[in-house]
Amino acid sequence: MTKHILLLHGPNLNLLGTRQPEVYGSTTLADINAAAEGHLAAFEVKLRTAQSNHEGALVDRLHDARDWADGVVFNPGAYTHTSIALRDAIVAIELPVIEVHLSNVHGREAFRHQSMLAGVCLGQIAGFGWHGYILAMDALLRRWDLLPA
Ligand code: CA2
Repeated sequence: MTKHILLLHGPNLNLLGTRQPEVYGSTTLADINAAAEGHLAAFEVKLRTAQSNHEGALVDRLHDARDWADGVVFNPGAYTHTSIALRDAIVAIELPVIEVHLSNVHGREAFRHQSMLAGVCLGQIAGFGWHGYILAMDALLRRWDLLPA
């Protein structure tokens, strides 16, 4: 049976590739979505992507995913460090969610060391740039036995 993944991007990530390449790389959001799509092409997995700069809209996307997705790969941006609403939404939808960060948040400012979300996610991947999204997809593929353990 075909699996479905939501690749969800949070605030300011629409600016990727245009500013602060020393921190976030030169890859654009469209490049990341295309790389994820390309990676999944070999599997019976369909991808939908979305980005929002608004906390409530991200909550809505997570709620909507409950009706069609089997897993979520999510870079919540700065809301990672603040959002109890997103944490509650992740718990509510009962889907495996993987938190991804382009940068190694644990090596940056202290306020980025804490995630309100990681504890209710399947896991967190940080510091590997755009490749982190591929690693997260692979974690879901392995969970579904579509990749060997
Ligand atoms: O490392 C990550 O992926 C972050 O989620 C990125 C967030 C930051 O607040 C988190 O602590 C870690 C910031 C995204 C900002 O993206 C920009 C991209 C290009 C230019 C400016 C900002």
